[in-house]
Amino acid sequence: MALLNILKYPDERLHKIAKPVAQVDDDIRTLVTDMYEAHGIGLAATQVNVHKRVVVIDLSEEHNQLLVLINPNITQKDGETTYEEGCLSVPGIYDSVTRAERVTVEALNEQGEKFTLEAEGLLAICIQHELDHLIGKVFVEYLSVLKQDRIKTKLKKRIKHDL
Ligand code: GNR
Ligand code: NI
Repeated sequence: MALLNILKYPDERLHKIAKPVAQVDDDIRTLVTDMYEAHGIGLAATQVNVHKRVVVIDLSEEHNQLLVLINPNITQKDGETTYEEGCLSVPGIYDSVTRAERVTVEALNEQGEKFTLEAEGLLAICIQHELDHLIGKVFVEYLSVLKQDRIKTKLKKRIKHDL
């Protein structure tokens, strides 16, 4: 299985807008399988430089409860909740983000079948975090510009050291 490279903020490509998947075929299913190997509780295709509306989520501790969202759209949101978020594309940075407490999402599964999911708690947060990636938005963009600049400086330094 291909090991996918995860784009790191402030990489420009994290701000690209993903296109809807025209057909859920074996190429998409291979992408899903590869993305699922990149642990973390969720991953958007944007993070692996594939600009298609594909998300995988797994909140289970055993890493055996895969949720695939293809062409997902949130059709309802309500309430408000604040959570300390992190992101595989922004390693080592955690900060509070306020989002809807409950969401209804419509999507296609790996078989290309449409389904609707009502989510709350961490799942609702994760769905919103991943769908943001698909429209080129990283969670740090909810923070102050001052914090964003500090995070950019910190991560750029780190990238230099790792080279
Ligand atoms: O691993 C992740 N943890 C996390 C914690 C709080 C809110 C959202 C997330 S998603 C993140 C994985 C990731 O970067 N997905 O895009
Ligand atoms: Ni993320």
